[in-house]
Amino acid sequence: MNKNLRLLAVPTLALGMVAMAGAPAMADHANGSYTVDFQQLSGTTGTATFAMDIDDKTATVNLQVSGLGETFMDAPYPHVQHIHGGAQGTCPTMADDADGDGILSTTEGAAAYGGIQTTLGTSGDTSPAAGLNLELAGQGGNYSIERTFEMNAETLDAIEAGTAVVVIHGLDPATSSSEEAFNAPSDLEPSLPLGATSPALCGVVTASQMGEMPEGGADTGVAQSTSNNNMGMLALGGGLVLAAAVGGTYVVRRNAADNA
Ligand SMILES: [Cu+2]
Repeated sequence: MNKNLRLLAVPTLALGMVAMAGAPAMADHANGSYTVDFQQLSGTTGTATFAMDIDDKTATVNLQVSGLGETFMDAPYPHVQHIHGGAQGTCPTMADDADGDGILSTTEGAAAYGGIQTTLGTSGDTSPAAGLNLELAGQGGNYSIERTFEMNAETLDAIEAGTAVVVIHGLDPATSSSEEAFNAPSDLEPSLPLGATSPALCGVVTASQMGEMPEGGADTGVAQSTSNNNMGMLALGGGLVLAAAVGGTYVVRRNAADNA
């Protein structure tokens, strides 16, 4: 009996792997350039700009943050930030302040912007698992995150569907709309104050004008590159996977350089 079950299980597993290997051919649906127009939440006075290019699964992000909380517990304030998605693709309003404490917690915002899909850390892991890794967080009130990495399918899907939202966390105690936010435990990590993890800046990922131009100008050189892509996919499915793997190696090397 057990042997038969194993025999059945192997083909199922193999099918799953084939499906995953086929995924890169579908991954260019989010190609383009994107920006974010940030809103200030819960008394935040800082600002940020965000530019992102996506080519197949490779995302190049340029995030510039200024004027957020500078220090936290006598150290540079760690600001974590993520691309959230899979929900309404909006930012929360004070109508979402369910407990009426005067600020929006990360949980209260989730109905609008969804869960973490990509972690926009300064280096290393970009998966949701790194979402609360303070070592990868922006440090202080002014910082930039400029990275190229392989974006996961969930985030690419959210960007295409218009539900991707960039959220930068960490309220400034000096401007927070609730002093209590720094005396209550965080809804994400109880060892931190609520205000330290609550969303400070929020904005929907939106296709920029520059991203739309190549599609409109498809009768120039762009059509050629598109058909080349399609030919590549048809003829060399395995080659595409290999290319993706090589791309991943490049990203890892780049990250290592960033750490140095
Ligand atoms: Cu977040």
